[in-house]
Amino acid sequence: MSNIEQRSIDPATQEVLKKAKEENIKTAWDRLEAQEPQCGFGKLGVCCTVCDMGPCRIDPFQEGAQAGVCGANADTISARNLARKIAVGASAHSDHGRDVAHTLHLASTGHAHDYGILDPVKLKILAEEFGIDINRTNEQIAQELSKKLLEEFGRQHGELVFSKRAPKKRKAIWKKLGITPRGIDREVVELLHTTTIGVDNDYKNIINNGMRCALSDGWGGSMIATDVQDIILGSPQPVRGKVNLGVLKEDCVNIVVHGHEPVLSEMAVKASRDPELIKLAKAKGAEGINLAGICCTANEVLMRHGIPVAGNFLQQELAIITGAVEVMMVDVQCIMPALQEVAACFHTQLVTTNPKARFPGVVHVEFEPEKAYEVAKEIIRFGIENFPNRKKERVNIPAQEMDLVAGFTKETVFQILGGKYRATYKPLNEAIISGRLRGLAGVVGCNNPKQTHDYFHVTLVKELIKNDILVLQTGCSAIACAKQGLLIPEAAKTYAGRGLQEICEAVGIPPVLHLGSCVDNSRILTAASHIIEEGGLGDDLSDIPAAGCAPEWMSEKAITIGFYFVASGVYTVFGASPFATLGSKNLTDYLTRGLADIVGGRFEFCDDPFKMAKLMIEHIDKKRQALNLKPVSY
Ligand code: BF8
Repeated sequence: MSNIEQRSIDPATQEVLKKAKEENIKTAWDRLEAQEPQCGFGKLGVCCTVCDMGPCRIDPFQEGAQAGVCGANADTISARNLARKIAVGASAHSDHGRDVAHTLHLASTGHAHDYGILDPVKLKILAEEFGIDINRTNEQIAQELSKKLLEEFGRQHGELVFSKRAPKKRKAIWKKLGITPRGIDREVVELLHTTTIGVDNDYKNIINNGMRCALSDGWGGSMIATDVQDIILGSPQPVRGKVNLGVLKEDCVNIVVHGHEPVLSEMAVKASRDPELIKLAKAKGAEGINLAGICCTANEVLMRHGIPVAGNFLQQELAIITGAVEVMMVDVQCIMPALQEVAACFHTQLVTTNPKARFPGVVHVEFEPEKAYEVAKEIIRFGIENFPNRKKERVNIPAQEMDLVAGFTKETVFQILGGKYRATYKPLNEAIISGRLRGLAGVVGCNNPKQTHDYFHVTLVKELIKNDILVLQTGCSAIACAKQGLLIPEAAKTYAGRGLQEICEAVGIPPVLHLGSCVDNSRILTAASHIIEEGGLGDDLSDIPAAGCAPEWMSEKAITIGFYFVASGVYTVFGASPFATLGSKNLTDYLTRGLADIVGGRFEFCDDPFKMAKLMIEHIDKKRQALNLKPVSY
């Protein structure tokens, strides 16, 4: 993919890629080229490095070794490799959840004064779910709740409290299969244990245990992260914002937040508005301080404050290559090691903030919830001091920026649909039942330089809304579609089918709803449970005319999300390669067919966005038929 137009459909990305080429700065696309051809055994999932008798690999042409030294065959090896990815993805989301629960604890015990209880209603709802007496002060409730939430990680027996949010029938399926998630840490540890040398050799059993671990993320770690962030940072409300590299400002100190945990970036928002720091920025010759985000941290501060989004995963290097970023402060996850080298080509200071994610030789200002605001101020001050080092002649900020509306949650979407005083899922269910809405789709996940950047997200989502499917988005996928103008109410008129258009116009929502970051995929699970509770669309999540897709996925976290969607009964399409499992026909068959018989959901792998849309629409229509719903009326 040396042709820039093949690398990305986004003009801003193309413009900065041209600059990178002229200045001989390497990006992910160049490094992918240097890697090619990538390892064939790795691609097929049949390379095993579990023990030191290896590395072993299975010959895909069946002319050479068909078993590793220990005797593990392609089914065992590829299932184990996949299960380990599920465990890693779950650990990333869940560790994030743990940190947020810990911050709630510190805030409620008076040790983290910069945070408070910003959504007391949600605090009480959660407290009741955990059987906590709510006739006390918010701090007392939060203290006990945080203790109980932290115990969910170390729980040894029973069921995760949030897993009870699933419909009765779904819980019965999990119980029968023995995959109801118990403790969050326990599921990760147990899955890793079963994949070491000489433990679980049954690929189906490995995958079933993988589903339990993924469920402990979706209905556990991620759900805790989402709900507790709403409590301490405030629940999002629909908010207007701007997206793409054009949000960087030539006359301002540009501070970019990148990563996933919003506890620090939330303080950066506050610090960027601090009069003392603005005064300092002006003294250094800038007009002010401009905060922007990359990846999921961006989604978090966008949802709660309308902070502009500079770009998605593949644009992190490009933000620096504009030459206009004073500081990129990073926390955890999806932060390319290459940033250090790219930043060294400019005046940009990379600042790490989390003890779990450091770069050799890079400035580290450690985040501590106890002095969060001070830390944020220190980093922003550092950026301001760096402003005079910017080389004006090397600055090239693309003009592209687009409006978007974000901040939809399982609560706000339906307040809007049902009216402020009768927040209910009824209008949504009725729209599906009547056929004005064909169904729902969750389109989520990453970018991957193996695929033309943003093309799969945007093409797929346009097809879905054209066919009257309301699309719910998170993560880098939401950013991709936002850049193309799909996340504004006006997009309904241009792109949506007549039924969806009517609904969007009646209630003033875009045809594509931004639900937040990747941990916020848990909002989709709870919203789906409410849909079932409302009635008329079956009695299990797998009955809803809905489908999921991660068209440009690359991260282990996306795999985990895929597994908790499938284990929750959702038909889920993944773009590009089938998780590197093609070396095992049995495993691929199990993922794409066998799982449907036991959990109602299954995977599909597809590398064409039009075909992805067709598969999802066909599935939605099948579900409509099974519910005896009227055919789509437009
Ligand atoms: O957690 S979508 S590239 S940023 S992994 Fe990463 Fe993928 Fe983006 Fe958010 Ni999610």
